[in-house]
Amino acid sequence: MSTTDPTPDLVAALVDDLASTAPARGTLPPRAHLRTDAPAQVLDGTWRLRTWPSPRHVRDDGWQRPDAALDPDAWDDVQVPGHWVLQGHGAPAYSNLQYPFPVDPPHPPDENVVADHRLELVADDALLTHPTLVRFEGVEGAATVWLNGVELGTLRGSRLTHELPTTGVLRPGRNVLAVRVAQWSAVSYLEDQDMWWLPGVFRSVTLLARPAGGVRDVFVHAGYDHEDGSGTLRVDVALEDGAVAPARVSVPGLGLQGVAADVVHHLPAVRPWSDEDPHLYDATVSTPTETVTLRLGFRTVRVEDATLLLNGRPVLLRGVNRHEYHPRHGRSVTDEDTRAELLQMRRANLNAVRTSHYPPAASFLDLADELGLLVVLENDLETHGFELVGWRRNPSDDPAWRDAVLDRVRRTVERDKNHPAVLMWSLGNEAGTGANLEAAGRWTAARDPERLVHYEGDRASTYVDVHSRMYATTDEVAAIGAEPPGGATDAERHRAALPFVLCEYAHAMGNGPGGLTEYQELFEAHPRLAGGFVWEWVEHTLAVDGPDGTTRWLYGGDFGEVVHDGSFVVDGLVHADRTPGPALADLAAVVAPVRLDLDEDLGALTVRNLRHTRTTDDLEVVWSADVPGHEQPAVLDVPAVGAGAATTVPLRLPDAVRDASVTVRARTRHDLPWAPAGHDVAVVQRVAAPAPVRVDGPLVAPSVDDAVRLGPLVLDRATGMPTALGALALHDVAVGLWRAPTDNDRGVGWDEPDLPPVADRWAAARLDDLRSRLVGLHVGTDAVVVRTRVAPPVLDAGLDCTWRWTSDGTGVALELTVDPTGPWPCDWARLGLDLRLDGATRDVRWTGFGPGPQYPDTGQGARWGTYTADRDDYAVRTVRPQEHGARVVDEATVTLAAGPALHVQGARVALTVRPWDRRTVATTAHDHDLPPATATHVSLDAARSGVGTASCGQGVLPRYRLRPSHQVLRVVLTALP
Ligand code: IPT
Repeated sequence: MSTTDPTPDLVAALVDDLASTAPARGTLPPRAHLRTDAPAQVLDGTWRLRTWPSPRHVRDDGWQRPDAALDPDAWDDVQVPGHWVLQGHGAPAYSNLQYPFPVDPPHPPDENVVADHRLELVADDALLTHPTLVRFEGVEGAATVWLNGVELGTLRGSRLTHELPTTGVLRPGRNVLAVRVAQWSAVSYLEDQDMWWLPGVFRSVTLLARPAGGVRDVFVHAGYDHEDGSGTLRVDVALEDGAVAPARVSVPGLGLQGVAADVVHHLPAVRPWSDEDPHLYDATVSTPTETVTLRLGFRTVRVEDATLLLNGRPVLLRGVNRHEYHPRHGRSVTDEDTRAELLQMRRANLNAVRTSHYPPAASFLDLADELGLLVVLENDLETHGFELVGWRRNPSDDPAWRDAVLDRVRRTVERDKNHPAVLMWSLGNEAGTGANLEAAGRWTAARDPERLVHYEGDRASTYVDVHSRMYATTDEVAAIGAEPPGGATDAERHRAALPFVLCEYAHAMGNGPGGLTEYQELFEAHPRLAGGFVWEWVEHTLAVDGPDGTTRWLYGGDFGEVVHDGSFVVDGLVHADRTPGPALADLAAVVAPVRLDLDEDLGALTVRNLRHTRTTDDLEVVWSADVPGHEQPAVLDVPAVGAGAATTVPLRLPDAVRDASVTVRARTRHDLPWAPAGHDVAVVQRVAAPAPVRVDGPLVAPSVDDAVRLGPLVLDRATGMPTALGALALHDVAVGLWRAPTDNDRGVGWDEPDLPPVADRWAAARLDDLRSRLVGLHVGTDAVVVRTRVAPPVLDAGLDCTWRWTSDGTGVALELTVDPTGPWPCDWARLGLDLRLDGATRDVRWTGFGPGPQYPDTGQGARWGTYTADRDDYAVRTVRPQEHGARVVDEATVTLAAGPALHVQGARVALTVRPWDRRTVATTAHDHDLPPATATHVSLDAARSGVGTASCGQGVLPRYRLRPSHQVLRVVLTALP
């Protein structure tokens, strides 16, 4: 960093500027992001960078001028787009609500890195014959821009496009573009989103020619009339100075050729755009000097009877919140990555995205149009940290910030207004409420009456068109769904007439979210409920190479931040590298737009089509069974089901499969942009009843010497606990009630705000520290019966346990009966049997549900079958270690790396296998901090608690809790050599 001889005038001016609440200076009015034939020059690449520790240190050395003599030692290379803190200069920092500096608006702290970015460029000749501008699509921080030493203006709005005129300053030959970015400024108070602070020029910088008389801006109005299938088209065009002729529109697919732009064209028949059929028409808008290319989607968004309608049909948002994120490049993302991400969403039956909490890269909207994702496009505005100071001086309600708030929403709306994908404009996130937001809402409604205004923070819903909440409990959502129209006041009547969305729900952090099904059932039951957006799509861990060459996934606090929110940034359906977590398959199953129901006796199949418009003629329905000769899917004769309709067809399956597990799938007939033909949209199974859990052969008699022996089983006479099964040594065999707390177990449930997190309740009841006392050991003729009392210290609650062992000489059958005694102060995490085997696991093969894990309120995407997973996949590792990975099995083989295996037979027993004991898991901060795998910890559970979503939202629903209760675990254990 350069630290010598600050220049006082310069410092004073910069300090003032950074504390200004005004919007950007010198920028052109915002407009649409257009694809044009006018010349453009992308300036991305290697730039030069130097940093100052503070605005108080900057020195005038003429660095912005082409002739500057620069100290080579002060400058380094930097990639643009990119964040300097991810390129070796300073460090990223994560905080959620908390501002990592004093709340002293509008002043930023003095500790405030200023990063000078400098690019030498030779302007393309093609540009220089026109007026020109430079466009910045994303610069995080507060920037000042110079070209050839001439100040062009400032940028104020990190994820917002700014254009600055360069005409007359851009010259033939060598030019110098200089961008000075201060990390903190007044702007920071408006940009308090829950995410990493990542300053830098992180989106493209482009020089654009603006031909005289060219197309400056376009606002497409392409409506669809669902009653008669007609469309209307009007394109409002603003021309650059020097226009000699009005703009003309061509839409070859509709036979429109060079028609006047700004009159309404009635089109007798158009194919509408929707998430179910994202049909786009190529179009051009031309003047004699410029042609821009657009893709039009005809569609109409409306609210009637408190119902959200797309093209006249009620639409359900099966959505996710999406931050733009790459684990090594932060918010600098490529179009290829974004496309892959959106295809992944579509494969998971998702149809909607909320761009939390800022406008994404402009190309995201092109992809959303193309792939049919319904978008809630959010403004770059959040002032959440003011909540921690009682919302005092919140910029949302302070006239000094009015222009800045309005400027932000304008930039948001103007850039993306031509995209059919955008259904709603969101004024921002968690910015409290106040006059500036209200003004932003009114401006948006007036500017674009064809879309809806969303803002969750308008609790009275006075300046929005949708009633929105985040993390409302299912009870609240049910009440809202059933709310009758009307009300006592105008405000209440207005609110009751709005559709309801959950702009965030089901916090996908760690093991979970539990309870997706219950939300979806409500969305589907009440027309007023328009669905919601799971929080959130991707985990924001930063990938860093560890000393051993493996990737480490880091979160808040790992970069030395003093103020931070730890692992709260690790909450996504997919990991930072886009590998899906188990919740993605669960969500896909829960939100599937086609529902299959199978009679228990396999007599009939019901197909329900939950789509708004499409029939099911794009899907074929197939069945298969795990019986020889029937494993291959066979097509069922199911007629196409109309949108919103259902049909029941008789199933005439062969007798051979009557008692087997039968799977029915609705899968795509044809290749789609996001999935090949044969992609499952919905699956249903009838799973065969489990076999009885008992050993096969005649029972053998136990014997007693230094130990109690029963077939391959050896029991310690002093404790009554098994110590060996054949060649397998069994360690620490015990009854367990605890699990390594999940992120959700550690949260205060929104349904129980006055109670501590369940993890704390378990800790208070010492579920993690149960002691066993031998009550009796009875060696019978063909069974060994051990009775123990298992209980935590300090308390008088306990468990009466009866362990009944039998064997046929090969396997041993255990019937473990548990009865609680005394008052248990809390619900249990689980009830099962724990044991440890020597040596690491190689893999687990099981017949049961998979491939993902299941807890009582998760695993909706799991299917019955036979699976194999290696040690890590079985354990389901998370960035912050926690309980995970249980599969409900009838049979499993846990094979050790050294060869021998433990075979388990049960009936819907939950099997957890991992290299670490629960205490290690619970007390380790990162996956990479876990010790090497040298043992195999196995749990076989008869009952478990759900996981809920209390890391942010409601806890475990009552029906999924595990009350202290009588439980029986039945398993047959066999050691395999
Ligand atoms: C909500 C935020 O809008 C979102 O950005 C994220 O922080 C999420 O919570 C939790 O991960 S705000 C919260 C107070 C509900």
